[in-house]
Amino acid sequence: MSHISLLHSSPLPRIPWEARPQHNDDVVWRYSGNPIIPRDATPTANSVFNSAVVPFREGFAGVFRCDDRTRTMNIHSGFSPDGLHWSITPQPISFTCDDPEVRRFAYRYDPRVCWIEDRYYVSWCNGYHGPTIGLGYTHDFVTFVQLENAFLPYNRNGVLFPRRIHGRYAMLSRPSDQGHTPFGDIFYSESPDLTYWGKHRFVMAPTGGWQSTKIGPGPTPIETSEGWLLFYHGVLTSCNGFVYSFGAALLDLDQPWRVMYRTAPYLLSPQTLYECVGDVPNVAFPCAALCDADTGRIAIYYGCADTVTGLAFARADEVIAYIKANAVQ
Ligand code: BMA
Repeated sequence: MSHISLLHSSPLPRIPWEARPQHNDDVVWRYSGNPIIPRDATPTANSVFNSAVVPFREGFAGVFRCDDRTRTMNIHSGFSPDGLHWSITPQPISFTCDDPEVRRFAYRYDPRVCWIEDRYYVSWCNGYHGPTIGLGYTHDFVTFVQLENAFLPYNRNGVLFPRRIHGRYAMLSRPSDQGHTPFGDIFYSESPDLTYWGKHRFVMAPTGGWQSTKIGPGPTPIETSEGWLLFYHGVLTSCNGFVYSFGAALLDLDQPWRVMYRTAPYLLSPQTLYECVGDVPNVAFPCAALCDADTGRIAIYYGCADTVTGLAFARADEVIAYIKANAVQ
């Protein structure tokens, strides 16, 4: 990798990887074996899509959005030796929690997983009198503990930073409404203890084109020498409904609500059959990104058409150069 370095990241030589196809100069390119997780990956699944994975022991683990055949939205754990072939636990995650009121939920969806200090934290959209941000943690992806919901409803896309910033936990989120929200800006919040959140700061709003209706943070931000590398989704409202694509931004390392650059063009938009056709057509929705500190390789996991899970690849130095050269002015 050139002069760009990934900070506080570990080498991950086993990261899933496939070279960019010949005659393709996309900054983010798709895995040729997509989709990697089919819609029926558990006996009761209708669809398995917006999901998060992390390195775990000798392989990988994750938390997966599975809508079942009653069309209840829930989250399940899963394991993989190589990041490509996944076994999804048939039963949804059951959290332990001291407070029965916190355990009450109507639905769970769009999980993210983030290693901070000594454990894996899970954040998700939690149905508690409307969507809000659920939080919990696990050490082993078998036993899960639920924490307080981070915010009042309505909010979606709670994405933790992988380390404390100025001594406090930090999270990006997207305040919303009860329905298929037709607006959405990204905000930053801090917490001393993962219970009380405050110091809310505006990060960025929709601009135009693929990111004209609403935007939301995607995978856990990746710390680089050039700033926090944030992949985020953006939504365009067409005459036929929402179109979900994704791009990337560089946020200031010390004050992550300060956006230094964000892409004017998308990095990936729904163009393949599995992204364009499904329960919700035209959706590419990233929720996780693995990275290898030695090579700068990045593997992005994204939901496709709210139905299956896909994988795409990029190189940190190329993405960062592209963001700078193609930034929203
Ligand atoms: C959003 C969320 C996502 C979903 C997307 C497209 O509001 O519900 O889970 O992928 O809409 O339907």
